[in-house]
Amino acid sequence: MTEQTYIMIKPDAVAKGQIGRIISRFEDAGLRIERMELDTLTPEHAAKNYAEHEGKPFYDGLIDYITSGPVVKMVISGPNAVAVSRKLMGPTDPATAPPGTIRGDFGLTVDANVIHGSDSIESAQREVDIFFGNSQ
Ligand code: IDP
Ligand code: MG
Repeated sequence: MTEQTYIMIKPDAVAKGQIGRIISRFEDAGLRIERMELDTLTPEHAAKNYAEHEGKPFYDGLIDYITSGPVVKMVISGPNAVAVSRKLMGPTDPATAPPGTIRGDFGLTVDANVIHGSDSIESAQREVDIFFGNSQ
């Protein structure tokens, strides 16, 4: 089933010059880039995206990190785009993400973990609306 997902290349990866190689992972898998924009998130946008983590010990650091520089916001589509993207990204912590995954190949620590991707079809719809919709 064709789906849309929200993918964001995080500030550490943009700063390291990894945009092109990361985007290639999605294109190589056959997924399609529908929308793309380089942008620096406001704290309000960041808080909306990470509302589920408010109150956790890493929350303040996460908001500081994700607003620290430009990110690449994308809408990516294709069959099973949500699950396929999560597979390409790998587990949350680059230290344990296997080689061959984006986080395993391009990152080192969980506090700068290269990429965000929606974790469900519902999250994807919500996040596409936050970052590309009318509520922006
Ligand atoms: P996910 O990005 O793989 O879906 P989540 O558990 O939803 O992982 O966490 C959201 C984001 O919060 C992570 O991508 C990472 O940037 C950050 N994060 C999660 N756990 C930690 C932690 O223990 N320390 C620092 N940052 C964390
Ligand atoms: Mg998540």
